[in-house]
Amino acid sequence: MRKFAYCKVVLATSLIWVLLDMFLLLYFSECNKCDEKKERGLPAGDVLEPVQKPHEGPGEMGKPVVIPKEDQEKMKEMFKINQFNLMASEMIALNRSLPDVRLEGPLESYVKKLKVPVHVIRMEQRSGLIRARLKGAAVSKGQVITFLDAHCECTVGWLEPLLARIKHDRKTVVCPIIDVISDDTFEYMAGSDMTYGGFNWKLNFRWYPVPQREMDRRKGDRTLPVRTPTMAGGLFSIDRDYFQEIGTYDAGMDIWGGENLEISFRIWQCGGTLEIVTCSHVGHVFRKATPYTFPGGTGQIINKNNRRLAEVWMDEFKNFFYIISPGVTKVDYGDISSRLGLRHKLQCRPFSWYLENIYPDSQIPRHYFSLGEIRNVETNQCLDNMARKENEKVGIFNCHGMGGNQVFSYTANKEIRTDDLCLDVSKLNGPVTMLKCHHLKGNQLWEYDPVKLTLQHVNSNQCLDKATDEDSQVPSIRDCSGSRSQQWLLRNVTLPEIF
Ligand SMILES: [Mn+2]
Repeated sequence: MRKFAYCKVVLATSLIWVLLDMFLLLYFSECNKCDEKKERGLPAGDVLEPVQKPHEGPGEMGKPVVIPKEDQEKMKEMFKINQFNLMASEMIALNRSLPDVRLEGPLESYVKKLKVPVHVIRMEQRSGLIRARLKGAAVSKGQVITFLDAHCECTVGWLEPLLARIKHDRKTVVCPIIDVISDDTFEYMAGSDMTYGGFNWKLNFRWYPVPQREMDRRKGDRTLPVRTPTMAGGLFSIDRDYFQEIGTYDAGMDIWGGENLEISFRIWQCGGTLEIVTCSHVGHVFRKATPYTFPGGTGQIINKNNRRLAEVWMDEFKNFFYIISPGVTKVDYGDISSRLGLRHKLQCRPFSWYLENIYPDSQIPRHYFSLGEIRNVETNQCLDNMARKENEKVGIFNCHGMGGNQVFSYTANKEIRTDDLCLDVSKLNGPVTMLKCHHLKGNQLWEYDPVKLTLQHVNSNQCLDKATDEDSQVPSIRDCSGSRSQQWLLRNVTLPEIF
């Protein structure tokens, strides 16, 4: 019994201590309510950030505060209150400035050891690649400027073949073959000398096989540079003065996107040459998605840049692009007068010249009957490539009127085409697949009857029809019956034929 009473006393005293602790904790943790704090507090909403700019006052930039002799006694008294120099503490601004005491960046100390002079120049704020490159170019001194992305590795002898081409003709802008560094394992894989740069309907840069005409021009010698319609953008060398002469970059473009096509079109249209030098190899980490955020959204920035690109360089072909990407016409693209002035000053050629002479194998159909949606009369649904790839079935979906994957061209060759893919039927009753356009008619030949509104596949003698019950997301092909489900409306845009 006595033992039990003893336990009760221990428990009771413990409980009192716990309650007392909690009281003290709660009381002192509510310092925002303390009067003293209120007096010394700062106006609400005034967020203090670390300050690095030195301003006047005791202790600024982390300097020591020296108390004058006559105040030493008082200082010692005050010291006892908090066991630190309270007098000095009171003299220092609440948000005094401090020096940046972090270790020096490893990059800077590394480049100091290199045998060639290397300067690291940092942007004070995020500016995007165009303005960053312009800043780098402005401080460079060499006769040739070479731009490389940060995620590149150079191979033996990569630079000499590039420089040799510029020496031969200073208006030649040169790119190496871009080898692939795996984003996953960092394995290094040689890139192909059989692809060159182009662009698709959405004005995205794409690699395409080097066409036969370019092989013929080089008489089959694959060591000779390839004339490329566009550059990927990350890696190239250019004569310093020529870079200035042709107008560097469009500084009205933001962050990323479209600038590589802009400089490509400009080089060709304004009298320069753009080449891939097959003897030069530089590795690059290709990423599957952008790791960056874009102020206002990726779409906004790329649309603005592409709008500037189209307005300045593409002449009447901008309308083709706007049908594919109607969202582009809604963005504010700023002032392009200086770029138009540049084009005028350099007496640059029209975009049609570029398409005919430099990029005749481009994906833009030169002659077509219609460009836009292809709508089924019965179901009111539209053909849609559903962002599917080559060899996959073409889709059908509710019409959205936003261009993109629902834009098809019924070409003068009587193909139904979406970008570089054509609707193709190789056996009776389908399926209707999307294959690379071969321009040889055959299984890609379709006859549109503007009275009956039918799309007849010539080889099979069958008609394009609405989706079936088995698969509601692909159109079918059946014997022509004259039913409404086999009637299609082709959107004839305001420009039935650009040529
Ligand atoms: Mn890159």
